[in-house]
Amino acid sequence: MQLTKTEIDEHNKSLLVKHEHSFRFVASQIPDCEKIIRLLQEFQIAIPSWALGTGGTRFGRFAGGGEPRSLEEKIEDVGLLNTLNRASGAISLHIPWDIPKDYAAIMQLAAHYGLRFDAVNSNTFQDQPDQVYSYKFGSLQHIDKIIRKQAIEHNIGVIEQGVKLGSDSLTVWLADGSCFPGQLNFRRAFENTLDGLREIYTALPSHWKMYIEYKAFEPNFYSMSVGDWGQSYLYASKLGPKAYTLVDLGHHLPHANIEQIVSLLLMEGKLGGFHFNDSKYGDDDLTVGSINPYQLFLIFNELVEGMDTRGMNHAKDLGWMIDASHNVKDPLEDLLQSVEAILIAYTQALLVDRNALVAAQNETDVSKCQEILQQAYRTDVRSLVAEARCRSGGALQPLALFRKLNMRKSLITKRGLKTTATGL
Ligand code: PSV
Ligand code: MN
Repeated sequence: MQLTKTEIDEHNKSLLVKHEHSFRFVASQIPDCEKIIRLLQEFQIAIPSWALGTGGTRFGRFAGGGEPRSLEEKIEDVGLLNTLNRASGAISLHIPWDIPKDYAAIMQLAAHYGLRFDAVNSNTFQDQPDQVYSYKFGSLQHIDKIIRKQAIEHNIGVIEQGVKLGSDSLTVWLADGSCFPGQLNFRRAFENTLDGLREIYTALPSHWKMYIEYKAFEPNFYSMSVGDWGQSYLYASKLGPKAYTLVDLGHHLPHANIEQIVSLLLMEGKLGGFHFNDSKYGDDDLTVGSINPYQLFLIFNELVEGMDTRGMNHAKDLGWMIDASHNVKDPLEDLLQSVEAILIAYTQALLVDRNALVAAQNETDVSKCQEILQQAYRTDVRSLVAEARCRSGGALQPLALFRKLNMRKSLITKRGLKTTATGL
């Protein structure tokens, strides 16, 4: 579905007076407003190919209508998001859910929408119909060498596919672990996993990165072979400079201090990227910022502080991606809300008065430290984010325009009501 420049211009025109009023007010309070707008214009968040359809649970799935039926239609959907918000300029593919049939044609289609291919994701957590050996008892950790070999070869194949798409990173998330005490020798599982990751690492092209994603539980409920950031960090350190830890916000035990994890991984140069989502209990895959936007702000506060300390480029030096898929919302609306929440938290983090915070920390003025952080967090930056988007050619209010133009209805007319996108 295409969205025309005229439609965006008309929408923006109808909101301009109100927008300029709010924007001027917030801009007058911020010393380096233009710099923040530039940073916002550069910041892109990749959309996972599996989040464009309605998710499901083991109890059921309720199709939303008009879901993309092919990789081509998924690219079309991400193109639509990017036309609306100018901040979703990349797509992350999950293999084998989304294997291109014709690489040249897929590359051309993505380029048409101004999209690049972000990290490619391997999948050894499900058995595929044509697969010889089962991953029921794990993949890289498996006691059987032949099953480990199959998983290694799959990952190497995913790298090869990513190379053809111009991607430059591989995300490895392993469902490996155990469901019952005694099932697994932890040390042997670790060593097998490390050996497998080493072989995959060796196959990485020189400019590629490998992201090792951890998860506290699910689908294994007694132990996970990459269960927390410490384990991921251990693998990444042993593998070498191209291996990094990937933080998925939904993969922690309750009350984990994710911002501290982020800070320390950055300090060690081992933070690779993010999977954004929000959660109430576990890996709920809820819309980013829907449950705990303050935590998201605190994470971005550490990101900005840590990246600036290391002289890193905010937009390019870490992998930014959404990873969510749930049962009830329109997936495109959910993704528009998620990107917006990320940009708001990032902007608020950019507003933190760093010098004042350091001074307050040095005086152990705890109340002042809180005041400084919350001064930034409580600033309404929505018009600043909208201004950056509008200057890049996007819509002042992407979600409102998506609804006004009845885009979901058009997608249903074109694709049908009972379509099912590949993914979880
Ligand atoms: C696992 O829960 C995960 O976060 C990994 O990133 C997978 O690739 C993705 O979700 C699958 O939906
Ligand atoms: Mn994830």
